[in-house]
Amino acid sequence: MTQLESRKAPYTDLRGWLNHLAATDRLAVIKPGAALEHEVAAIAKRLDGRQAAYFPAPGGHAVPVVSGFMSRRAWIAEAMGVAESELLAAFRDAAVAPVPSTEVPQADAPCQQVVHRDPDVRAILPIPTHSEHDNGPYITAGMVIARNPVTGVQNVSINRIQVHAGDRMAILMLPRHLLAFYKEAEKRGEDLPVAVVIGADPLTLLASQAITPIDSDELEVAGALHGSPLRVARCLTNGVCVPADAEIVIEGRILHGERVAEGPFGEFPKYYSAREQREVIAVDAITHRRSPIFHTIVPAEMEHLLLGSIPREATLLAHLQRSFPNVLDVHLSIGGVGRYHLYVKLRKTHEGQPKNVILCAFGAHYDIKQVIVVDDDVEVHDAQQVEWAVATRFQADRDLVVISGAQGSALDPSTTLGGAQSGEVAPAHEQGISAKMGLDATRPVTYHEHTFTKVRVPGEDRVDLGAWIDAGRQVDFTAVEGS
Ligand SMILES: Cc1cc2nc3c(=O)[nH]c(=O)nc-3n(C[C@H](O)[C@H](O)[C@H](O)COP(=O)(O)O)c2cc1C
Ligand SMILES: [Mn+2]
Repeated sequence: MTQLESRKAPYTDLRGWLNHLAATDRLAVIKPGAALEHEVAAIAKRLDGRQAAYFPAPGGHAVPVVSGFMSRRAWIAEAMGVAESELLAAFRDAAVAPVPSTEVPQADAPCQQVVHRDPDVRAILPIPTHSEHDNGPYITAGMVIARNPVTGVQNVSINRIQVHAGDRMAILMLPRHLLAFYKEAEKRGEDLPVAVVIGADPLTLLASQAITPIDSDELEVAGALHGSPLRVARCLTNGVCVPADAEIVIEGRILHGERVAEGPFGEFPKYYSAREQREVIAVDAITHRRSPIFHTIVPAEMEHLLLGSIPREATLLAHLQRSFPNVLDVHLSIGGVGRYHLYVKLRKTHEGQPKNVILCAFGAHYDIKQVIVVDDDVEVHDAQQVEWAVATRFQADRDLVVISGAQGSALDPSTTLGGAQSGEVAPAHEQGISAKMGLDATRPVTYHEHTFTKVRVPGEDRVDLGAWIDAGRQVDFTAVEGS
């Protein structure tokens, strides 16, 4: 039996997961009426990583908002039904063994219980404005589903969407699968039919971030994570299939030959991305559950960082292990916004090997800007331990790798200094030129006596403090002899 078959993952809709969080004191119900502009985001941000926030009647709107229900690594492992240490392996197992979805009729699809044709997005949905300089309300947790115009295979990604009018929204598509589909449709002089799905269970959201080849439907990864086929429903105005148990679906088309200004918008590195011309979604219909719940992700907070970082870690670990089976674990640090700084745990067998690992990691994803390789006595999920390894096992003149002028993240403002001064936006193919830095923070393979042995006290991890601490006993230290 594989790891995925042996575990149970009972949460196949958002509501089941929210009930579970509420029952375990991990969901704060906020007083009705928090303002959609900034207030919802401010409250959710203060609770980030501690409790999900549920907002009844935000800004007086009938539809409640929820945020932050996947804001801890341990919660995501719990939703998957595995230990935190098994998270990456379990995600990778699901990504390579997709489970085809099962189509259900509208009558069995909660996400189509209520149908609005010719809808006004702003009237039907409570859309928050998040950060100080954001150019208005944004849908930040919308899974955009589309079909490849050539093969018909579906794709899922989360894309930020600025709501400009009741039936017009701007979408940011970085050069990945959705953009490839759109370019193909536009070349044919056609619009690209899409669905924007809001309010799904944690595993479907996580699956949307799987790094899979084009023409591999991420909803099938969601099925694998659930351990059973995902129930999907066909949209009412186009042929896209959406998770039937989702809360809200916006059906529409990305229009060919049309662009509109979008941004600025506060993004995951905690900086704003500039106002640029983007593609346009025309809205055809909105369907939703009775009494739907709207999910918003506060940009750059834990939910945003973890959704992106966990699937990436799983892919990076698999990538590194193909060349180095002695790579034991990886972590994209939170300080490195879950994208830029990679910590690698290596059971080093040869001098120089960490530098090969560093080079392999740079090639695995252009976002990676800094790699720190540590030994197997260092916990890569603990930034303090990684810093200790750098402090005591690394020498900059010997152990540092610097590569200049490589491709990096366009959202890292230090890569676009020219633009920062002049305000000019470089063409996309010149954005994000970045240096790479690798640190070999490993000790020598062999060393004299205990030069590089980490100090530990025998038995420290086995001590049963509850059994040892004499809780009832008081000591009067003024009466102790010699005081
Ligand atoms: C909260 C959140 C917001 C995101 N916003 C965008 C976005 O605006 N544009 C974009 O291209 N990718 C965005 N992404 C990243 C993509 O969803 C992600 O890279 C996805 O795996 C791409 O799918 P694909 O490989 O099928 O193209 C976002 C991710 C998250 C978690
Ligand atoms: Mn894809």
